[in-house]
Amino acid sequence: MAIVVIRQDNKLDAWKNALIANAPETPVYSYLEEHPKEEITMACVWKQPAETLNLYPNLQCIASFGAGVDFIFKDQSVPGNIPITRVVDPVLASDMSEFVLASILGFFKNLNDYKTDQLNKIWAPQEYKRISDVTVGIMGMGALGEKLAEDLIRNRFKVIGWANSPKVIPGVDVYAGNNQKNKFLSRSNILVCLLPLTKETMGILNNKLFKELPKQSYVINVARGGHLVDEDLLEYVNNGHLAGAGLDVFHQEPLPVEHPFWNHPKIHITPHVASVSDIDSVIPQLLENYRRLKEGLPLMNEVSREKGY
Ligand code: NDP
Ligand code: OXD
Repeated sequence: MAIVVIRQDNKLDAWKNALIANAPETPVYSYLEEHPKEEITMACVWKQPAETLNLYPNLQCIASFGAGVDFIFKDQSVPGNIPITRVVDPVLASDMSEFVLASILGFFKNLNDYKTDQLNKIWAPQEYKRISDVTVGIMGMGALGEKLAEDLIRNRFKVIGWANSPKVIPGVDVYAGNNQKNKFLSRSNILVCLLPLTKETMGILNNKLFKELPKQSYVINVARGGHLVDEDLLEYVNNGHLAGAGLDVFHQEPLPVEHPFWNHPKIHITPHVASVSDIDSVIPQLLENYRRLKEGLPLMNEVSREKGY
């Protein structure tokens, strides 16, 4: 039994070394080095190249290094019968919550506009907005959405949520399913997307949805670029229905230099940094699943292939 680490960014060695440091008795390989393919039982992956996960005849678990697994389902070469796990981690959730809180406050305290004004030496006080003036609607009341709701409530925001299935969360009206979507949208002055990217949610942030939001709403997408129809957002920001958007994720990352989002004064972009898996916090759950594999126990945080999340 052994682990292979597959990721194409500059964090490959850091994750591999941390796995080794925390479990010195476990053979851990980088996919870039010579390694015995038949020994590999667990692959820890982030945006793996195609045709890598099908090289391991005895693979028993594909573990995402992040919360999302959309990149695994998208890869046609991934074997169809192997359990897939993801990260569910309190640090990932609190980091996301802090980021979205900053984005919300930046919007309605007009900090983004004042920065632009500063660059142009413009002194232009805007209408003052308070926390009590806005309702935040969270699309996706899972591990991240629920933590965000908790923190927003602690900061006196009115919070509503939308999920696939009904749920009871103290202080939050949670709407469920497509039948209740428009009711949810009609109350959301600030809409935060924290949905997984699946066949059902692809392109969900489109002009049909924007039309249902109250005038001058703000859209924050910290989930996946594939949720957003870029042209529809531009249309609704440019026609003044939306006040603007905060985007952390994009169809193509890095965002191509010619993309109109870069120079748009009402669209605020960040480079997929809302919440990044913390090595120290995540390594124990990867190794716990490796132990469970060895002992034939059920895995933690396994996703549903049927639902795609
Ligand atoms: P979870 O799986 O815990 O939660 C997903 C939520 O979305 C659930 O409440 C689920 O409903 C709901 N949902 C799924 N499909 C639908 C649908 N068709 N209609 C309505 N609701 C739906 O995910 P996490 O909270 O852990 O993560 C969410 C996403 O955030 C990740 O998939 C990832 O893409 C993104 N992410 C982005 C990061 C960044 O840095 N920008 C960092 C980390 C994650 P139900 O509860 O009923 O199943
Ligand atoms: C994740 C991410 O899914 O970082 O964890 O986007």
